[in-house]
Amino acid sequence: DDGYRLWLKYDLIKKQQERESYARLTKFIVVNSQLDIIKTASIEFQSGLKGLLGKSVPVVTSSKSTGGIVFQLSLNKDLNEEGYSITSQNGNIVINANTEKGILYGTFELLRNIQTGKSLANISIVSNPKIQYRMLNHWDNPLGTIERGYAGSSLWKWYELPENIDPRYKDYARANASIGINATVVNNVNASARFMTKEYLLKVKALADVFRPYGIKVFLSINFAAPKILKGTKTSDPLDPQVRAWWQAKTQEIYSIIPDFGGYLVKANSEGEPGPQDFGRTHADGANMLAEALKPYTGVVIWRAFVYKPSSKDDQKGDRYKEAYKDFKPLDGQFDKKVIVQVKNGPIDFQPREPFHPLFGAMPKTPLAMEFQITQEYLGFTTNLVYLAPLFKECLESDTYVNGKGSTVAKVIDGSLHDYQLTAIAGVANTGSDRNWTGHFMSQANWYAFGRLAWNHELSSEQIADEWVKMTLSHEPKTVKTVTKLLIESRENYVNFTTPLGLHHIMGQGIHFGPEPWLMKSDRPDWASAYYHRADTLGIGFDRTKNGSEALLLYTSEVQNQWNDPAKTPLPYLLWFHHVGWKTKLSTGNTLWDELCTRYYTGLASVKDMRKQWDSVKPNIDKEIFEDVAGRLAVQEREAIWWRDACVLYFQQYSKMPIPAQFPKPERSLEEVKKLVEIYQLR
Ligand code: BDP
Repeated sequence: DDGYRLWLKYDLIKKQQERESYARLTKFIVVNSQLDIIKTASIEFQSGLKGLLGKSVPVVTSSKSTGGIVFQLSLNKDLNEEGYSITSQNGNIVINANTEKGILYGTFELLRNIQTGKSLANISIVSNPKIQYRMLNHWDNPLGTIERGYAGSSLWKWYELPENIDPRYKDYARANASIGINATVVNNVNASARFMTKEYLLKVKALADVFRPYGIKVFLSINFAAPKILKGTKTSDPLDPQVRAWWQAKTQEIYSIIPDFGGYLVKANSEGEPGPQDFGRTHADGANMLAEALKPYTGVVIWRAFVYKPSSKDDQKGDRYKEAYKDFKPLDGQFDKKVIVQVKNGPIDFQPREPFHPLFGAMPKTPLAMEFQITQEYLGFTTNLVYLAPLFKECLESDTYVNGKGSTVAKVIDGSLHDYQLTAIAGVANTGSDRNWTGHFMSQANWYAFGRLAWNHELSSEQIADEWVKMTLSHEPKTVKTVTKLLIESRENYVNFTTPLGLHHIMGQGIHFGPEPWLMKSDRPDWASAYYHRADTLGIGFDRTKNGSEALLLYTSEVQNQWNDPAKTPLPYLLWFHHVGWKTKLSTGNTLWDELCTRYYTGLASVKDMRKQWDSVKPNIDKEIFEDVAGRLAVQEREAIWWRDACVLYFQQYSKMPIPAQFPKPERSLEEVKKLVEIYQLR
């Protein structure tokens, strides 16, 4: 098995009895509509049953008999635009929805029930997506590279489009539809202006045509300076009438080519990208100009809040943590109704663990979207097994307390807290041209989990892992249990051997999968590790309380109370908010130094244990997949040793304390570890 089929394997169910009991309930499919998406659903259902049950199921337009599946498009007040219900009715199983998209999602749900071995007798499911735009963001470049992509090159073959349609585009759309993803941004947020040219719009149209029957809308990232770069205007000032006219004409052109175009995603005035601030305008000015251009159409503007100017040297309280808040919070209420502001889960940048972003809850008048990173930029690239659902859930379940207890981040982004009229969640994709799509086979689970949570953030990490394992690896109970546990624990293990106790951003500048805590200076101060860990002879950690950078003051008092007092701050967040003395006793009974060492050593031990657990399921896993994952786990162990040695030896220079006696000393010197990073960064 090369992993290409993802979780849509549809392999024959092994037990004949089980097959027969499903077959009795799926003798035919009643389909009464010619709509493309309905056709997609019936074809998918037929091919699914053909694989799972080994039989062809006829599609009919009506039937008086029982034991079949009925697609029923009819008004149902309990369902929203994309929701579905699946119920047993008069001897048939009825998938009911208000729209064809609901039927498609219901079909995949029913298939998933069969794939995971659930009984269909008396089935009764009602499901509505909690968020409207459930999107992937591809950071794919026009020449085929992917920014922070680790699974080969881009799926989109721009040079072959629009004439040649790679069959893979359709498989991509199927996989997304199966987990409820309904939008995709096909190009990098660091965007090339060429996507605004007719040549490229025709290529994008070709993709949109493939995705449409799967209920997926295409969006484009734009370069804010496009009108000037493409020589349409002299400036890209959003208040300049010619610039506004350019965007209106361009938007009209786009809709004449792609009538259901989703809209624009914008990275502006961030990491060197152009934006409205270049002209003394605000983010709202920029976003509203685009909203105006989109006014006659259904599209929306998704404006990213990932901005951070380097603070000036004299600013004692300067902290990258506060930058986005500083720029955006004052603009609440100034954005057009068509604008959504997309915020990364944490305030810095997709670290293995971050506190939730302080903007969540702080902008009641502006729809905020969540941006998660599925690609493992800071979580070990493609050689580390890290299941991300627990990371996503941790953020979604964080309580902002803005409207009292229970004001979770999930309720901010699903719109229920502030009554947002638009809601969105985005995941930076981990897909690429590798045959198995995601490089590390187990990273398929992260794509899967993102989609499932985007649909319903109340699902548990365990439930999603259990489904995914059954659909892609094995039904054998011990294997399901072992692999699910492996997945669930993997993220905490990764945090332990890389950035325990609230350390963050100490990875290599050029190698985000490896350690470089000794990086003191960079082109910008807030790109250096020392900026974040602040280790000195007294202790380690970033004081963000009122005595320090004051970033903590951006949260409600309830949140501040959780993190204000170093003695009471939960250990996962400790060094995010406090500079803690090396000898300070922690709740574990250890001194900070001993606890730090313990985490690095037990983190490594846990990787060794992951290898053992994986070995134990070998007999029940496809050989090719088994070997590939086993090989990557071996690399992960090497990398865990690297992180441990680098961090323990480096921080020891400040703590001047011995490594606790129960742990063996690293076999190499700090100088040797530093050399390793140099090798990786050689040109
Ligand atoms: C950082 C990435 C960089 C992205 C940036 C962003 O390192 O490649 O362009 O985020 O989100 O994490 O814009």
